[in-house]
Order: sequence, then structure tokens, then C-alpha cells
Amino acid sequence: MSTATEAATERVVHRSCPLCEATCGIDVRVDITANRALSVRGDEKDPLSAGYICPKAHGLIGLQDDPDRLRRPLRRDGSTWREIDWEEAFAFAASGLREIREAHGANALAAYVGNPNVHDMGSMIYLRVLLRALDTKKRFSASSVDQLPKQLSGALMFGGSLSIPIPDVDHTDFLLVLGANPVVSNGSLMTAPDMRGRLRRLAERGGKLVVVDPRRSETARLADRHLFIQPGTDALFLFSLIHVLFEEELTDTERLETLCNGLDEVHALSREFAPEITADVTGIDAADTRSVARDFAAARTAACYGRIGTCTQEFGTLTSWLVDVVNAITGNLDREGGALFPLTATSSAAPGPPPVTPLAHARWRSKSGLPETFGELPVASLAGEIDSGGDDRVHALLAVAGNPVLSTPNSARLAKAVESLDFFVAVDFYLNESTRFADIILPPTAPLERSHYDLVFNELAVRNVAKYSPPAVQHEPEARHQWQILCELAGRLHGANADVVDELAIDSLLGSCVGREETACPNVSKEDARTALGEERGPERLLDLMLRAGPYGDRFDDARDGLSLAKLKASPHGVDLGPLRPQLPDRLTTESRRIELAPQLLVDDVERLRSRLEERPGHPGLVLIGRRQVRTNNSWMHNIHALAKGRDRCTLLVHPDDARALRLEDGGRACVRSRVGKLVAPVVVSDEMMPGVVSLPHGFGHGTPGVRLSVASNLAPGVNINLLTDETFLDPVSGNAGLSGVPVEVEPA
Ligand SMILES: Nc1nc2c(c(=O)[nH]1)N[C@H]1C(S)=C(S)[C@@H](COP(=O)(O)OP(=O)(O)OC[C@H]3O[C@@H](n4cnc5c(=O)[nH]c(N)nc54)[C@H](O)[C@@H]3O)O[C@H]1N2
Ligand SMILES: Nc1nc2c(c(=O)[nH]1)N[C@H]1C(S)=C(S)[C@@H](COP(=O)(O)OP(=O)(O)OC[C@H]3O[C@@H](n4cnc5c(=O)[nH]c(N)nc54)[C@H](O)[C@@H]3O)O[C@H]1N2
Ligand code: SF4
Ligand SMILES: [Mo]
Repeated sequence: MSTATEAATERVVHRSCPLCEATCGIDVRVDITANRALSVRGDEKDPLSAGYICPKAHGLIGLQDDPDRLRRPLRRDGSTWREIDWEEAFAFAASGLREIREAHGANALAAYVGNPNVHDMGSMIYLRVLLRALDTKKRFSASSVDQLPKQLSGALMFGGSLSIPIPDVDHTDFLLVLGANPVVSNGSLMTAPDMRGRLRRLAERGGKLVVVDPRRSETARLADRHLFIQPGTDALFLFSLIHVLFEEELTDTERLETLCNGLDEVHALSREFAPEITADVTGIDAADTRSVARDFAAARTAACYGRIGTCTQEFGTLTSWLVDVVNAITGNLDREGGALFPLTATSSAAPGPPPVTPLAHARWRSKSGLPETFGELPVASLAGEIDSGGDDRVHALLAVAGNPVLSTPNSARLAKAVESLDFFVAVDFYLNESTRFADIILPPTAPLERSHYDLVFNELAVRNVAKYSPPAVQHEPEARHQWQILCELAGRLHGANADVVDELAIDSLLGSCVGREETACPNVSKEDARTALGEERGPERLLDLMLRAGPYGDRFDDARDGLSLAKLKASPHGVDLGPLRPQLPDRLTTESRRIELAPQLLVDDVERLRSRLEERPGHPGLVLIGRRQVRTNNSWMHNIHALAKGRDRCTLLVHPDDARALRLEDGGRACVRSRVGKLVAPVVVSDEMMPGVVSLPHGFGHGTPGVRLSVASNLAPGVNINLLTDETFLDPVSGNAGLSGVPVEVEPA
């Protein structure tokens, strides 16, 4: 687990960085006597990251030591806060939530689940338990300002909510990237640390990179070819690619014919989207589209990959679908060098085909009419659920690791709505733009104080790996891990003990993993497995069970040389399980057990895309897009001095032609307005922008009164882009927010 260094008071703990999807291996040097993390370096023996880290990893130390980070529960006392002990905190939080439920029903309680949950094993396991205990239809998460369209298109095409093909960047000959900047973001729905290095190796082996983006991004600068695209028109561009692939007989559908439904329908749909017809709206020349299609098809292997720019837009689900259609019809889906499904150590290894997953979509709707997907409503509808009146409104909120007031569209309306709630429980370790409205804040331990295993990102990684992360430093004895907080709340909502909740969690997982014919371990009894897993409460023994019953697991058989938690602990740098391999048809859980290449829900939405061609031909007025930066992490690492220092990064990028027309000066200030709000930001004039498009990063706007972020609110507060994004500008299929391509007006401030 750790190796001793020369000085006996120090040790190095090998683990992974939980800040972004890259999951880099890190070596944390710890002073044992002082119980302090001293430094972070890349773990050269990590099978995925091989020593790479980005500057944010050092921020883990700043986060650990940040005096503003909450260590004890805070309870509101009028306009001030009071530290209280955990017993009082849990009793107060649970009774407040129960009272609302008794008075107004379960749907009066809303839950918002933020991004950092996915980076914590304990949350991933116990959130489910807590959400079940809440039993509300008013569930929200950061998914609907992020990847929900990709999850929905994946579910429609392949069956599962995490059926997302991952580009095989390490083996492909041609990578077509739309709406992603992995050189800065470090990859998303594509766990691939050191993308710069991976792209360099792509070039070294003679491969090609094409980037389609309204900004000449850091990734675009490394590309063989960069095409500017009018924001929100990727689906038109992709349909044109598909058109050319069929028209010029560049498809490779031999294997597909036995695997899929809907090939002819996709072909027919693409007929009307010739590149010559879409060019005026996308801004991409027909000749360019044709040559990208030819190059993609001619490459020995190729992968098309779209990310946040293709999801957080008006046509998010259509675009996400068409990305996979391009891969499929060129023979690159489920092929090495193309886009494939990982097979992780915690996947199910039950014999036979996995059960069909019925589509969980539109079983209920928000007051504003947006559909539920996978049990949750789009967060763009959260404010309306609170502020639209009526006794069926949301009266109370439980937010776990989320900062919705900065992260979701029309922040000003949401802030007002959240302020008006009868009761608000936040599980968070900062008093920030959202949690300042809470009645109580329950702070969990910090990342370096807890163990971790990447249950989600291994499912999205460019290589199959497994790594267990032990805590690097000890937490204060009275501190609580997130899993303990969630378990305790779940128990108290039903008047039960947290131990009972944990017992139920392990019992239910055991039932699906051992003891029956249909399970991965039919020859092991529940009792024997339960004994083998030990008595220690918490996520570890559930992880152990998943690993042992997984595709690489020991199945509780000593003679079998398979994975278990003990095995992982004995391999502190992680275990390499090899490159991605074809998984179809086994992986398909659609009702037909085939790939649905033309799902009806999406075919029906093509009409809306068609009308986009007529409604706004040529270039509309100015539109706004976002931007990620190396030293940011959504809205919550700006209080770390090492990351926040330096020049002001929250700037509005404007093309020189636009700047001239709008009388904006480099270094001056601009007032930006949208339908819902306005703000003032410093201007940087740059030809890296497509004319007609301006860009502002998200996650800033820390200057609000009432926050306890001494660095963020003084050093670089910035402005909140989501004062401009519009909760009615969205992808109606998934309800995902349209954060990109928002119409704005800009003038000198
Ligand atoms: N305009 C615009 N808006 C965007 C985006 C964009 O590109 N443009 N991107 C969107 C995307 S992709 C995402 S993922 C969302 C993120 O949206 P959110 O998940 O709502 O916000 P984060 O900024 O990740 O804030 C996370 C919160 O969790 C807290 N936190 C951090 N770690 C932990 C922990 O371990 N436990 C607990 N309990 N709390 C913790 C932090 O203090 C912070 O309050 O933002 C979205 N918003
Ligand atoms: N440093 C850093 N890394 C991060 C994060 C962070 O905040 N900071 N956040 C993490 C999270 S939560 C996520 S989800 C990932 C996201 O990972 P990425 O998707 O790689 O995120 P971005 O860097 O925002 O890249 C989106 C790109 O889409 C472009 N774009 C905008 N609109 C459109 C459009 O309509 N069409 C096309 N084709 N392109 C468009 C933008 O110009 C931008 O270059 O990053 C993660 N990594
Ligand atoms: S890229 Fe940076 S933030 Fe992301 S996991 Fe690696 S070190 Fe951490
Ligand atoms: Mo995200």
C-alpha cells in the first residue's frame, strides 16, 4: 500500500487523483508524524497514466490544508453559522426533511447530486441507497448540464445507461473530435490521462487528428486539420458526413448487418443533408465535409468522438447518436482502433446474455414538461419546480456535492428559488454560492482522507485497468466520510440505524452476485461469501464483492487466480487488464438484442433539425460558448491559491472582426446580455474564435456575499456565465441544458 522512504517519518502512498476523469496515478508523500500530505507526484508505474499529472493534482494538498474547508457541521442561525456536533446535525437534517415529507409528500423533497460524487466510491455505492430512501420523483443532477444526451443515445442504441463506446485513441489511425478539448480537460467519457502525449503518439504512428470546434482550442492546435463550426450545428455536419459515406459507397457495414436494425432508415434520413445543403448553416465548406468523410473511411481504423460541446446544445441527443452512427457505418464500432466498450473489473460476469434494460425515459415530466431520464429530471427545470407555486411544488432540497447555483442555467432565478426553500440540507465541504442558502451543511472528509476505487471511470477508460486508492492521511476522529453521511441520512429518513442500511446494501448485492445459477458465483453460498467479505462496514466489502464476482474475479475460489480487493491492495500501482477488445453482441441489452441504429425517439427529432436549416440560415447574431482551463475544476477549486493565482482567466474571447464591429478593445470590458441576464467581463480579442462566437469559462462568480471562500472571492472571483445561459434553451429530447450556442448581445461596458 505504501513504501517507506529514507526518512522513517515519511511514506509515499500510491493512489489515483479523484479530481477529473483522467484518474491519474499519484504518489502522495506524507509526513506520518504530523499526519500531513507534503507533495504529489505522478505515479510512473500507474498502468494508465505512467507518471503524468496536471497542475491540479498539487491542488489536492491545498484542498487538504485549506482553512476555509469545513471540518464540522454548520447550522444556520439567522444570518450567521454555528458549528454543531454530528449527532445534532443528523437529527436536525433528518427531522427537517421528514417534516416536509409528512406535510407535503415525498415529491416535496428534491435531491441534486453534483459531479464530485462520481469521483468518490462511497458516494457511488451509498447515494443509490439514500435516493431510494428519499423516494422522490424530483431528482436532479449535474448529468443534465453534461453528458445526459450521450447516455440517452447510448441507451437507445445499445441498451444501458452507460453504454458509451470509447474511442481507442492508443490504436486508432484517425481521430475525429467534435466539441471536446481533451488537451485541457484531460478527457471526458474517455478516461485517457496525458492526451497531449497520446495525440503525439497518434501523429508519430502516422495517424491523423481532425478537430471540429468553434474555437481553435488547445487540442485543435495539435490537429492536422481544424474546422470552425457554428455552435449547435454538429448534427447537420454529421448527417452530411453520413450522406457522403453512403453516396460515395464508403461504408463498411458487413458485420453491422448481422448486429443492427435501422441501417436503411439512417441511409434514407441522410439523403436530404448533402454537405452542400448544410454548409451555409454549419459554416463548414461542402468540400471540407466531403474530404473528412473520405479520409475517415479510408483510414485503416478511425474513431469519431464528441463531448461537452456536442451534448450541452440544442441538438445534444441527435448529435450524440450520429457520432456513434458514423463509427458504426464505417465498421469502426466495436473494433480495435475504433470505438469500443470497456470490460471493467466490476462489470457483471453473470453467465448468459445480460438482462434487457427497459428504457427509463419520459415516465414522468417536470412541471415545465421536460422528460425524466434514468429516474431524474433535467436540472434546467429545478427552479420551476420550486418557484412555480402550488402545493405540489418542491419545498426542500438535499444537495450532495453540487453547486447548482453556479453550474446550471439561469443562475439568478435558481438562486432566488433556492433561497425561498423551506429547508435545505447540503452535503459539502465549502460554504459557497449554493450552500450559503442551506439550513445545515454536512461536510465529508477530503479526498486524501478517504479510500477510492473508480467505479465509473474505469467503464469509460481507453484501457482496462483496476486500482485501489487507500487514504493518504488520517482524518480527524470525529470526521465522517461521505458514505457514512449518506448511510446515516438514509437510515434516519426511515427511523432505521445506519448499520441496518449498510447490511441491506451488502445483502442485496450478494443476492445478485452469488448463490444462484444466474449469478457469477453459483457455487458459493450467500453465507460463505458474506463471511469471506468480513465484518468491516462501508464501501470496501461491497467493492470486494464486485471485484470477486466480476469478469476478472476470483469468484471466491482460492484455486482461481483472480482479482479481489486483497489482490488490488497488494498491487498499489494498479493492475493492467489490457487494451479494449470487441464486446458485441454480448454487451447489447436492447429489447431486440441488436444495435438500434435508428431509434424512433431520435428519428422523430430529425424534423426539428430540418427546420434549423430553414429558420436560421447563414449566421445568426452572436452566440456564447464555454471554455475550460488547465487550472480550473468546474466551480470548486478556485479557493486553492496555487490554482487561482496569476492573470484573470475569466475573460470573454472575441474575434477581431466582431471586436471591431462592436467597438470592443482588447483589455477593455464588455457587457454581455442574453434573454435572462447580463454581466460584465474583461475582453480578450483573439482570432482563435470563430467570427460570431464569443467564449467565457464557467465555474466563476465567487464574489457573492455570504460565501466563505477567502481566496476565490478575493483573488479571482470572475463572473458567472450561467447568469446568461437560459433554462428554456435546451435539447428537448433529453432536457439537457443548452449551455453552448446561447444567443447574446455584446457592447462595450
Ligand atoms: N455554462 C456552463 N455551465 C456548466 C458547464 C459548462 O461547460 N458551461 N459544465 C457543466 C458540467 S460538465 C458539470 S460536471 C457541472 C458541475 O456542476 P456541479 O456538480 O453542481 O458543480 P461543481 O462545480 O462540480 O461543484 C461541486 C460541489 O461539490 C463540493 N465538493 C467537492 N468535492 C466534494 C466531496 O467529495 N463531497 C462533497 N459532499 N462535496 C464535494 C464542492 O465544494 C462544490 O460545492 O457544471 C456544469 N455547468
Ligand atoms: N481543467 C479542467 N478540466 C476539466 C474540467 C474543468 O472544469 N477544468 N471539467 C471536467 C468535466 S466535469 C467535464 S464534463 C469535462 C469536459 O471535457 P471537454 O468536453 O473536453 O470540455 P471542454 O474543454 O469544455 O471542451 C468543449 C469544447 O467544445 C467546444 N464547443 C462548444 N460548443 C460547441 C459546438 O456547438 N460544437 C462543437 N463542435 N464544439 C463546441 C468548445 O469550444 C470546447 O473546445 O472536462 C473535465 N475536465
Ligand atoms: S488530469 Fe490532473 S486533475 Fe485529472 S486526474 Fe490527472 S492529475 Fe488529477
Ligand atoms: Mo462534467
